Amino acid sequence: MGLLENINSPADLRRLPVEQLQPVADEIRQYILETMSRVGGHTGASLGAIELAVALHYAFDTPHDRLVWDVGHQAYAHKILTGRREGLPTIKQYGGISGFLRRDESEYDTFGAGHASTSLSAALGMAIARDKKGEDHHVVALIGDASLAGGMAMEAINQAGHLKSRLIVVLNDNEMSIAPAVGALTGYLNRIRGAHQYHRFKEEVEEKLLAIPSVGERLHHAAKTVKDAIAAAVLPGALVNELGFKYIGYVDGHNTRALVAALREAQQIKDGPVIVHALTTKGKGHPRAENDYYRWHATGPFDLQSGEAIKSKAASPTYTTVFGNTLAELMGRDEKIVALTAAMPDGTGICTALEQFPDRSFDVGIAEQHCVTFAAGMSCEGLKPVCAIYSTFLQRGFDQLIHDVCIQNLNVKFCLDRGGVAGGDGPTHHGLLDIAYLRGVPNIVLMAPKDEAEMRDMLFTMVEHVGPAAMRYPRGSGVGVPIDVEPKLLEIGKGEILRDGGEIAIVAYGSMVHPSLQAAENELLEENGLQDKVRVVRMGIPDRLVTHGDPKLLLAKYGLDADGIYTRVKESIDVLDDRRAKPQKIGR
Ligand SMILES: Cc1ncc(C[n+]2csc(CCOP(=O)(O)OP(=O)(O)O)c2C)c(N)n1
Repeated sequence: MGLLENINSPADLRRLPVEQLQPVADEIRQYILETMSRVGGHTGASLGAIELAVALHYAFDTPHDRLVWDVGHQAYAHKILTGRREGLPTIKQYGGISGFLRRDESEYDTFGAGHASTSLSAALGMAIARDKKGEDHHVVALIGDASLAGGMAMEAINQAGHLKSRLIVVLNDNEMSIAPAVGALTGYLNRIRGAHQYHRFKEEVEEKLLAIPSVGERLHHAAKTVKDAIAAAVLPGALVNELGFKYIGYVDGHNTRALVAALREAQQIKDGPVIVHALTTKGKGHPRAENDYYRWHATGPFDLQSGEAIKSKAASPTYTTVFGNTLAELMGRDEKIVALTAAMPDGTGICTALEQFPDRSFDVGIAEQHCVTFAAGMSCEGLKPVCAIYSTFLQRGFDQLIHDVCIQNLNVKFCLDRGGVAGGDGPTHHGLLDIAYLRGVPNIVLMAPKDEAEMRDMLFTMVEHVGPAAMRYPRGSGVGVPIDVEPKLLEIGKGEILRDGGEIAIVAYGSMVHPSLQAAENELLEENGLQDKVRVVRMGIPDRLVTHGDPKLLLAKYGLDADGIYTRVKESIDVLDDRRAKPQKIGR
């Protein structure tokens, strides 16, 4: 390191001349690459936003000026510049810094994030509060092209254009979501890029026409009307302007000097919102990442030179893979089944269906609410939609699930990956609420498989059942049980006795079944009779935020591994033994 070791806050950065920003960005890139190669993280997304972070903290007086990041997975350079440089190697690990943004982690994290498309609404709220308080600082929202297409961001744009409050939106446009970005807005942004090429072409033509002796001037004039009509159709930001935003761009998002200039221009706009359109490359700076930015959005540890992933061998297939394969298998047998994902084709395993049945598989983009009601519409017409949405992201579609699907008893299936503790992504990504938020909803059938073989049976049972149904399953590898060739129909609403014993019953749901069985392996449970009282011990995640970290570690912390379950059961037996030894008086 050279410059970076002396930058402990954005104020240090702002003391540098503008020409030193690029060397700072280069050092940050090296540091992120080197650190991520050891610990893994949102490598590609963060490599793409380094110059943006540098230019933003340089051009604005943060934290006095408010900088609001969307999702936060791309904000590693922001963390490095805001006093968390040395914490980077601990990112996403238990006790380390968060992989996203947290207000309680830094005053520079003005708004907590993890889910997409929140930055514009939050920033608009801050801008309005500033105006009401008679203050004068800037409010800047950063958002990716895929997140901009999310419903909430669109709703914020609609209101911002109407309120005409001073707000700066920086669009980090890399043409990518995690997967390639989808949707008409992506087409629009592509046209803006195309329009710039048109402008360059137009300038060249104009120069050439004017250079023709004597007739050049007249030809130029005649061509102007036609050119203006074309220009109006493809003008960069025409739609944005119509919505009440000024448009600056596009600008090379890896050129710190150009970015600072564009941001300073945006600071001059006092009478309404402005959008600065920056073009970036996901994974910028590692040849492997730039060529394969889809896989590099987030990575585990990798070899720094070759970019090759360093993988620990998975003992058994993941729930995601078993789900994806089983769904594709069922789609092969029943052409009414359609597969849906909201921007997570790989994360949910829907990629297999997208590949094998492209006509019956849809990536709707970061639009969980739309996904649910889109599925509801399909089911009205006799299709059998299966929505694969992470437990945490289905929270976005909760009202749609109630109002559009369950009240109408429509035949929509929900497959919730990452049910339970999600790991390093932390509180915004744990799937800890779905049991609570789904069990009160009328008509829906809920399921949670104890292992990957049962997951196949449950998926088959769900698609055969007529009416809404949801299945939740954990992140990561299955238990390693053999998988039957043919999935079986299960009886809905019926539990299973997996082990007979004495007077202790361990009742477990889904992924807690196997650790409970392991805990019950100990002879102690049979040895202790509980004649005089039944005591119910509930084990689960407590009603508080669960931090980030390795899921095994987090489950152990809350006593939800085999050892923890064993200990709690043993403790409760000891208490009962004590009570039996000294009978308690009831009443006075
Ligand atoms: C509501 C919600 N759905 C899905 C995700 C998962 N997710 C995290 S980042 C991401 C892609 C974001 O793309 P973009 O905004 O263009 O930013 P980029 O990663 O390209 O910088 C997605 C889909 C999420 N964080 N929140």
